Amino acid sequence: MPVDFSGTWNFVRSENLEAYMLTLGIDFATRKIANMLKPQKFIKQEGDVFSIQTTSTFRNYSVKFKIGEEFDEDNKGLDNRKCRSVVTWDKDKIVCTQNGEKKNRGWSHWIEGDELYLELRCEGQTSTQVFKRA
Ligand code: YOG
Repeated sequence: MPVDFSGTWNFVRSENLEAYMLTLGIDFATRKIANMLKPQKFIKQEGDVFSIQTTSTFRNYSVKFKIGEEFDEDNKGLDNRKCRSVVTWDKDKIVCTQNGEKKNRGWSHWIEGDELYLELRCEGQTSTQVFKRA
């Protein structure tokens, strides 16, 4: 059975978000707010087509993609940089490469038990977020 990320996921904890945001040049005030957030993720997976909505009391972010198909990503409301992104499978992980101005930028999602992991990467910094199935 292939992994199914579909569902509603509630924030549990994050690590190293501050350092990740610093590499993206997020300003002080925005970082202070972002560090307090407990975002929710709504994931819809239909075969290799995904939509991931991240919502919070401050900002929301949505992305839609098909595995293996490059797409333009605007990161609107995050750092607002444009990327050419692509997501691929690595065993049971989905791995996104965000090609753009920032080197080694991307993220991975995987599931452990009833927890959803998100690893955010940018220029040598890694931040991990953990969510629990609602
Ligand atoms: O999700 O990339 O699920 O796109 C962390 C970025 C905070 C805005 C969220 C809004 C933090 C201010 C990345 C948080 C740094 C700080 C809720 C979401 C940037 C700006 C939206 C993300 C992927 C994988 C799908």
